[in-house]
Amino acid sequence: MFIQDPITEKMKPIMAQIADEIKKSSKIIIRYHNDADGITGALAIYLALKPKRILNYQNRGVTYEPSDALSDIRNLQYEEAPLIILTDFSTNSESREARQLIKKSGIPLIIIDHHPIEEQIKKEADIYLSPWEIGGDSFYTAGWMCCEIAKLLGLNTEKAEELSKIALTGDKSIHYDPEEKDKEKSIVLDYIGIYSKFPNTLEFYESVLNDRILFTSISSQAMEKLEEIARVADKFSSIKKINFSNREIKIVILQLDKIVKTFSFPSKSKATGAVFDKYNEDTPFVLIGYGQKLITIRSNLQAQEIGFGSDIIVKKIKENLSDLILSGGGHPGASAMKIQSNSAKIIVNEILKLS
Ligand SMILES: [Mn+2]
Repeated sequence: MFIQDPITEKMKPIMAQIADEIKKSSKIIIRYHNDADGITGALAIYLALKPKRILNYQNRGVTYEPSDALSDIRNLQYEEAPLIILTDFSTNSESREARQLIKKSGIPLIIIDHHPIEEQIKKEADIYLSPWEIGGDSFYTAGWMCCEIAKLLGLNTEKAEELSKIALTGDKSIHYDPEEKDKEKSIVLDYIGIYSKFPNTLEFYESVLNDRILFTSISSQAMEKLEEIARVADKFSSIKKINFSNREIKIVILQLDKIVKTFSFPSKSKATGAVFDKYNEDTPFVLIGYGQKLITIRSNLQAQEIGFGSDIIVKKIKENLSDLILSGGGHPGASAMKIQSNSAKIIVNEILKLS
């Protein structure tokens, strides 16, 4: 187990329960978020179960759509012991209708996710594994939890840990200090995740991880795009200094819509991360990226230490401008908010006024 603490102890019985449920089922659908964390989690369970009947679909974004729920019901309707697993997505309020469709169909539903909870979803899933339910946070990533479950299902430890490392790296968990090769793998999976529309995607991910030449070619393409983003970011950034509890904080404000396109690599969130990493400041530093409907925030450790962590910023803004914030959450290093269209400037100004 990569992480060992009281939270993971509380997770163990739930993980065992999930593994049992999986063993009992005759046909499984697994759906996963199309980023490195979601992909590695689904892949671990998939590899553990092979050649058991398992259908896999990747989900663009974090919302489970009613159309997908209906397709899942159709695919499983004549099964003796069907099961649906959703991982690294589907716990936001926009997914409620789809979750309720599954609930009403009577097909067992397992949700494994680490996104901050927007609402109580316990009643809508037969088993819900989330660190937030037991006093943890997003650093216990969905992919890592799935890898632990995959071990219980017989996946060998070496493979499970390789995938775990990619999952924790992809979502910047504090529980693992990544090596270069983990970073490269997570970027490659993120890249393919955004562009793949073909079936049997999990098998393709596994083949790419095992094919040095293919892996390197995709990696170099993805790296070029990340470097390009970091290079042009300056043109679309402004720098502010604010005083907060007697310390100066450097804040960079980045126009995300100018540097990334929707549905292309990198996503707005990964682009924010790439630009943040480029700065590498050792005094309090915060990066705010904004688009039409989204704000992403990264805070370095020095900013977190003086009380200007991303999660606190989001919490305060939600209080001050509740009308403009549709949802938001995250952890001290990285958070995001969904906002009313074209309200970003007002919100950024409000952040600059926080003290
Ligand atoms: Mn994740």
